[in-house]
Amino acid sequence: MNKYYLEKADINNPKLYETEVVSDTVIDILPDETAFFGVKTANARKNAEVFAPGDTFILDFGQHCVGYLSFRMRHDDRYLDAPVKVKLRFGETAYEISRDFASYHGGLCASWLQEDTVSIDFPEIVSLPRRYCFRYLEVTVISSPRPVRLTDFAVRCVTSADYNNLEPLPTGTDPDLVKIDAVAAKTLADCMQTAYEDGPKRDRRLWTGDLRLQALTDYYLFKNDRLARRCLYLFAACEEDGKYLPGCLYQKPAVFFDDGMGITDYAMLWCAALCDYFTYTADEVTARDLYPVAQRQMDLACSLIDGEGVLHFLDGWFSFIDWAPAIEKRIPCEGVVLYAMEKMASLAKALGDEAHAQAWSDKLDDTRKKAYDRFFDKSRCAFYNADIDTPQYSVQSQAWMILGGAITGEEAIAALRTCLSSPDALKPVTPYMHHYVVEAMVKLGMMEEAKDYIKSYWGSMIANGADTFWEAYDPKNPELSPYSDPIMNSFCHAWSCSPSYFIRKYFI
Ligand code: RAM
Repeated sequence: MNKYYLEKADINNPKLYETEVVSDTVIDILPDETAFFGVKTANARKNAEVFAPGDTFILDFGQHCVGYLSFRMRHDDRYLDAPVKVKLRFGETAYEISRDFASYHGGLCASWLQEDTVSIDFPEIVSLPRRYCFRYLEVTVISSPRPVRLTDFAVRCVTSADYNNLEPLPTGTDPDLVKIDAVAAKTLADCMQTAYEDGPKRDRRLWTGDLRLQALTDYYLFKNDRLARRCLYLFAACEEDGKYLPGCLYQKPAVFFDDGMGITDYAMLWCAALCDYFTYTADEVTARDLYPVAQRQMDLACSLIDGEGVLHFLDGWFSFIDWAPAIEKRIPCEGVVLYAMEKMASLAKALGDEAHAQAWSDKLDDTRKKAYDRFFDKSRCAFYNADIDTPQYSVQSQAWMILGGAITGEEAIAALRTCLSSPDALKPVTPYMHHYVVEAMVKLGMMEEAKDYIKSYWGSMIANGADTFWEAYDPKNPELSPYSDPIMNSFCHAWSCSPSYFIRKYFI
């Protein structure tokens, strides 16, 4: 670990702002075939206060909360001769509460499913030490010697987003965009802790790909440059010789990362995030400080593009791109490398590193041309890996090759439109990858289509009940989950917050 970078990360630790959210509103969760997840909330009413063993109720806090739960336990009898045992289940969505956690059949550890059991010996205010992430709370009195009063449910919510910095959208902004922007801002704020977490429910980690979209959006929302700076330094501290930066890192108990977590596209997006940081903050000191790491990352990627313009991978978890099943990653990943290379060439120039600016510009021109010649199939008007890997026609490949500049103008527009409307093309399943489809549209000047795309994809998530944006979403498939069970999905996921970036930069 690089101590200097760690110290820099440390001194940029952000302040956490606290607000209290209380609830004494209970609801029922009922089956509803017309709802996306097959359930709806109903019968909102004031909570009762006295509960006997076996009683259950579901509180609705009215908004997504990330923080620390407390409640008061009292009793009317003279004394309790045994503890009161209460079970708590937390849900970002009503759907999670409607599911029996024991029915979970996914790949990730079930301990991410949010539940807790507390044994209370005396009348007191019970405060849970673990941070939870939820709107709905199911409370069950498992056992108690007598009926008890459970009241004063409150969450001490925490975020490093300063809402005072959030400017309202101008009057006259398209109301659909206003709604989407508000949900996106809430999504980002709830993921802003001592780092940009990917999701406060799970994995609560800093991922490079997520960081890039969070910081980019944050420059337009809460403007917490300090947090962006800290996250960039944290990754720089994890650099190892001859390897890509780890795709994710942990902050506690001390900063660390897993071996073999270098992800080509994510490492490139860390470079892109540094370029964005310099663009939006003009903080040359930090840019110069971190530039050598970005330079080595970019040189590493360049060294892995062979003389025929084909990108190769290091061993390990080589590329992410999207959670679409069975996605072929080489072509989109090469697009990511080109995309970052263009940004790095500009940064090198701005910082006076003429040699690298020139070398990367040359490599960019050369690789773009070779990638087009080798992978673009004119008869299909698509990037298509016919002679390498498993042949696959994907939106991910078209979008990233457009962003990488391997194709431009009308031909690029045709490639993207055709692919988006082709039933046989692989489509993105994460808001993260959908972001880059929108960015490709913006790059090609398809502004109305970009706006409509945001309204239809993120807007339909809201129509389907999202009050923060989800980790994975296919409007036609509620069962979609990277982990084989949607109950494990994160329903406030940072990489989904980027509509605010587009809206505030281009659509107001
Ligand atoms: C998941 C997380 C995270 C993402 C990685 C690749 O575990 O959702 O956001 O960056 O995948």
